[in-house]
Amino acid sequence: MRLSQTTAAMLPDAVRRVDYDRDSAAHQIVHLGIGAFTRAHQAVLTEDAIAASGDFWRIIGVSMRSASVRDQLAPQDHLFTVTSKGEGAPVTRLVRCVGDAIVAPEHPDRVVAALADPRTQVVTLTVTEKGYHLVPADAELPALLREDAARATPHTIYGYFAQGLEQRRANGLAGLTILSCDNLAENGTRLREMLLRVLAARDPALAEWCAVHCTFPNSMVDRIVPASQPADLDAVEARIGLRDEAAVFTEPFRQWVIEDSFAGPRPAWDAAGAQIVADVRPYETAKLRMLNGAHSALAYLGLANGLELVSEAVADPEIGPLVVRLMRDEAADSFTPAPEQDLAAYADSLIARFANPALPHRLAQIAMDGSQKIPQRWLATLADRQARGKASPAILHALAAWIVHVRGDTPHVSDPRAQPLAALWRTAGAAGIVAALLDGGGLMASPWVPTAEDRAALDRHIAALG
Ligand code: CS2
Repeated sequence: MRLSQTTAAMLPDAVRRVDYDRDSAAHQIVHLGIGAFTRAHQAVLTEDAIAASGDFWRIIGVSMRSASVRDQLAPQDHLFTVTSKGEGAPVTRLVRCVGDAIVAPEHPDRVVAALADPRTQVVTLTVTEKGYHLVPADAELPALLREDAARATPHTIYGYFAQGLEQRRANGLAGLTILSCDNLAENGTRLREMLLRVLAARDPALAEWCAVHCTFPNSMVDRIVPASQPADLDAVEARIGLRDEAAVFTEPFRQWVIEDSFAGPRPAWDAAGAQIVADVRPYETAKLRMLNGAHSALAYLGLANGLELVSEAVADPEIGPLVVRLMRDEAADSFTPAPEQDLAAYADSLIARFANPALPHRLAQIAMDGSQKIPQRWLATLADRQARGKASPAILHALAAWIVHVRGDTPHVSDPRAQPLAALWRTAGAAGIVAALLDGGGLMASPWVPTAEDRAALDRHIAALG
């Protein structure tokens, strides 16, 4: 039998839940990108905030592309379970605060209406790195964004925001807190810059209104959420007695650090354990460069060695120690932590989380979209250390594995730039690929330009990796 509002009463007592009237009047959060991560992270913290404050916030979930999450959630009245797996028995809880799931390409008008709804106070986003279409401030806006500034049917988050904010302004409503939860450096600041550019191209007065009335807190989110596998769904069904097609599986750990910059009311996320701080940057930098930087290194080096899971790669006698050096000697030595941050302890805790045997996490999942991830995970560390005359040998080794990965021989490369990257390999060959990628004007050009020693190390590793 399927999980739903009616059948939820049959769930065993061991399934934790928060009691509240989910049909009552509520503040609303619109969440763009309602995938597994946000169901295991923000939805859980929102549920706990409701329990702590008695203040009900409904999440209106939006899928930017595919109908699969809506098709999982709608027959279940948008209820789903979250199971955390670490030491001891798995713990399952029911989440009830998601009230709708809209597939944006099917119903763009409903997405705009949700953004323009007077009950909506906060918009959160997990649209992945590529969903932001980031370009430097002096570069031209990408064509899709120029069309979103002009056209009726939105293509990207910016088109939806343009229309939703236009209606809010016309209706004399308050602005929104627009809260990015993606793994990007200064995610809120970058989103603000891009959105204001698109709005300015559409209507300078709208851009001005947005700049004055909306806020864009930077935030750092952290919870490891592997893609759910069919066997996981079967196992949870056997334990709870109901079928949950939208079930998600995660680790016990969760963290959310949010810049204290809200345009209006917000859920009591701090009562649920979120840290609301003046400056997110040291937390965000530590997480991106240490956790995510290590993750990407495990992914490309592990796949190159025929491994499948994060736990296998971190246990490998060569890859494990390399990743510890990447975190401790390079990433942690590339920025100034906040006084309360203990980066050595953080690195130890990350290794323990990666090793979690109860939570199989596929390297191929992390390897996706590398061209969008490595700038903030590795290239920023390389640049900051280079500025202090320091080489970063562990990152260079990992970077070589990524470069070989995107040649595209095997396994399949899932990346918005997979084709240009493979084409570059064909024209530049092994002798020219490093320069073609990383020199000024290269496909992955960044403030970090490899020195002669860096190039020699990259060439050596590329040759060894085949
Ligand atoms: C991972 C992240 O897939 C990836 O690229 O590095 O999803 C990672 O699991 C999360 O950021 C952990 O908070």
